[in-house]
Amino acid sequence: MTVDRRFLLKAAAALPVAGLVSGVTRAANALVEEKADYTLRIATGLIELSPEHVVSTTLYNGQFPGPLVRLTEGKRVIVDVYNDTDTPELVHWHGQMIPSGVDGAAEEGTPFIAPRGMRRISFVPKPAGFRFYHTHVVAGGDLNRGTYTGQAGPVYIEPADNAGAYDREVFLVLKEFLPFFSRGGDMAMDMLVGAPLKELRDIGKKAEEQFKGPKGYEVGYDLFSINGKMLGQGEPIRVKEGERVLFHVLNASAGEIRSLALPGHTFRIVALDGNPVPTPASVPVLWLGTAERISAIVEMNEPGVWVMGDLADDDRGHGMGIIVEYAGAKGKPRWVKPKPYKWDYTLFGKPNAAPASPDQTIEMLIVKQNGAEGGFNRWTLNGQAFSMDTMTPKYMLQEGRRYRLKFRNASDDIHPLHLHRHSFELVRVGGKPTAGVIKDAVMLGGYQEIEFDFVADNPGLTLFHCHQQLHMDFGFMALFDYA
Ligand SMILES: [Cu+2]
Repeated sequence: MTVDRRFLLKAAAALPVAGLVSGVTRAANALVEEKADYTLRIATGLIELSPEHVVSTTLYNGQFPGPLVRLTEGKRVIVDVYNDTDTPELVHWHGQMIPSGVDGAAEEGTPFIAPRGMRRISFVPKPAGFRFYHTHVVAGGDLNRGTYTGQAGPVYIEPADNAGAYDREVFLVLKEFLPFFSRGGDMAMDMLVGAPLKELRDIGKKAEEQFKGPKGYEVGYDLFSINGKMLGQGEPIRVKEGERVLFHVLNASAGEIRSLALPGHTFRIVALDGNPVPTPASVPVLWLGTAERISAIVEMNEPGVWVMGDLADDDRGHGMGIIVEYAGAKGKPRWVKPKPYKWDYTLFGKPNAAPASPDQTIEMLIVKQNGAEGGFNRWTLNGQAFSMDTMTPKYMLQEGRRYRLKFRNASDDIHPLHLHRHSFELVRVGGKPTAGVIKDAVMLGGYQEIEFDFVADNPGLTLFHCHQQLHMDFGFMALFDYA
């Protein structure tokens, strides 16, 4: 992965020479315009997932993933974004507590980057940890727009003190390409702990009776990749026995839930969505909803050549994996299917601790209206689909207050819920109380409930939505504002 900063440092070192030629001009220019720390160019380009599969899509700086953006917490950054496409674009800084005007969501009032135009943005990065950036435009029925494209890249915000005991970091960006619509319907997944609630099933059933007819469109993909390469393509991750590798895994999918396993090894999870967890714990399998990140340390103590890949044979078979190769090891990469494993966020919470009590609880009931909008499913929160035309804030927040959001999912889909510009603390997942797990995106199981708290500490319009592009584009959004 290209690290832009290295290039920039080189460029900066070259500056004094140019200064000899025209020191005065340079000083004058510096007053007018500071140099950007990063430049992102949005343009159509090619990505070679394998020699047989070269995909044309929209990319950042002609690559996938976009360049790793390394920032320092609290240190202002300038990013120049050029839009070399014919449609308006937005760059969202996922997981950062920054102002609405630069967060990168039109619903929050962030200006679009005009077609063939550019916008300079500047913000103070926070909090420290693994974040990412991605487009935030509505795709609707256009699979060449939004997060169906290759517009995603990792961000790492350096913390004040680096406590991790590991030998090196590896960033893994999981992403599908060549999307298509089908009426097949998504398979219900049940890898989350907690049981479906009968009451929510009944509400879902009623909605199904009301919205009969063919199933709404779902999105499938032909090709799968890690860091822009299909399994077996590109360089393997080369490791040595005894090494501790810190993996930063990002699910940059437009809507898929991903799993990842490395046979013979376990993942010691140290951070979720870039935030250190109160109780690091070892797990055999990672599960990540769309936009979720996991930072996990793997101790390399099982020499061999391994496939680190998705549990779904079909997805792995079409590229969702990467080879891990020990020094000196030879042979065909091995895959061993792990035992079924239920994902439980509360494993990483504070044991026996209760979260602070909220000042107010807001409940949202999630209902699917099958095929209700031109063949697409429409999603309602408390009976209302978000209107892209009016973009009216539905909830007023008071600064400093602690809000509990309680979601009740009357559909069988898993929803990766995402709140902009704020972090939240999980307080109840799959019927289990918890505290201390801080996230910005979280999976809500089919016919299940989830509760999380956030403190209104970042005034301005704030968007909440399901991170499934197909769901957010068809109603699954709500806007918060500060009173
Ligand atoms: Cu959803």
